[in-house]
Amino acid sequence: MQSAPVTPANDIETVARKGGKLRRMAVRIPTYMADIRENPAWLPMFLLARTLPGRRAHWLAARPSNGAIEGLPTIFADVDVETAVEALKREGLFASLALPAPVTEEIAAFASDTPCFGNFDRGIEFRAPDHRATEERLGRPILSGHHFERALDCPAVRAVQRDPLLSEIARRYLGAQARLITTRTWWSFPTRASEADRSLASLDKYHFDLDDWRMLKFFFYLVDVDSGTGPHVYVRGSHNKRRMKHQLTLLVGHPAAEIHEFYGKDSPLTLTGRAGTGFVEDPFGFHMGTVATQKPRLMMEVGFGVSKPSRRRFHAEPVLG
Ligand SMILES: O=C(O)CCC(=O)C(=O)O
Repeated sequence: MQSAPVTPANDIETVARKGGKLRRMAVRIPTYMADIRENPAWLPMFLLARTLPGRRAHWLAARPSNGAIEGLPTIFADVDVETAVEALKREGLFASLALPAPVTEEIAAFASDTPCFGNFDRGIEFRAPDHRATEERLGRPILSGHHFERALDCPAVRAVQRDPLLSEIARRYLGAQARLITTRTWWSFPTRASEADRSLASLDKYHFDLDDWRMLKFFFYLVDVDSGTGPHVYVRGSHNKRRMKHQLTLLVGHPAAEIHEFYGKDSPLTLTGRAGTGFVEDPFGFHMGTVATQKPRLMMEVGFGVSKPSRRRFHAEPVLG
């Protein structure tokens, strides 16, 4: 395990933590510039995909999927693709997926044994069981631990990522252009995190994702998740309805009170479940991870979009090193 000294003054979370909202936006500018250099088409997407007319115009380009998966081996038993796609269209969420126990166990064992990177910083490398000791050694809270590209060293992760059921649901929902754009595994740890730490980890604030014009994310819990394990929350129906104020702003995060007022206080669904529980959502709908208060949460994500995948975002890295 690497134990390179971290200079607390220069990592992205520390910079973000020290400033206000403007400074936190400013620290993301190099990231946005890297995205534009890698793919200039990212800029119009970033500006327009937050508006409903922009999205609807893009959605017109969706080609119907002709892919059928009958006969292809899937690890997901008893999932009706049609039902899943209908639920996605209606609510933005389908929450009845389950990984087989051996797959869940293999990924969980891999994620405990394989060093992860704390707070998105490749200079902070540790195994999840050593989380507390690493915080003590560095003298700072560590909220998240990502495995980045190492996730793909796990055969069970690759099996989930390539499962035909996931790509079929993605093609039926997003159109035949659907392609894999993210795969990640990560820990969210209970700790004393600042608001800026939480914001960088997309925790505790409703937001929507703007990584592509049309997206779908599959999430799987790899440990039991209850209210103390930082469950994910999704606001049903928010994937195709958007207050004007939330379309005409560069910010993707918005206060809970505004979300509850517009979508109704019964629209957020808190997703808890045993290890292996999975769900798929349209991440243009408002969602958030909550901060774990009792036990670490281990999560896997497989994301689909319709554009060329970004190298950086494939494993959820805030900036490419
Ligand atoms: O950690 C979570 O549950 C949410 C992750 C998230 O917000 C995202 O992938 O956009």
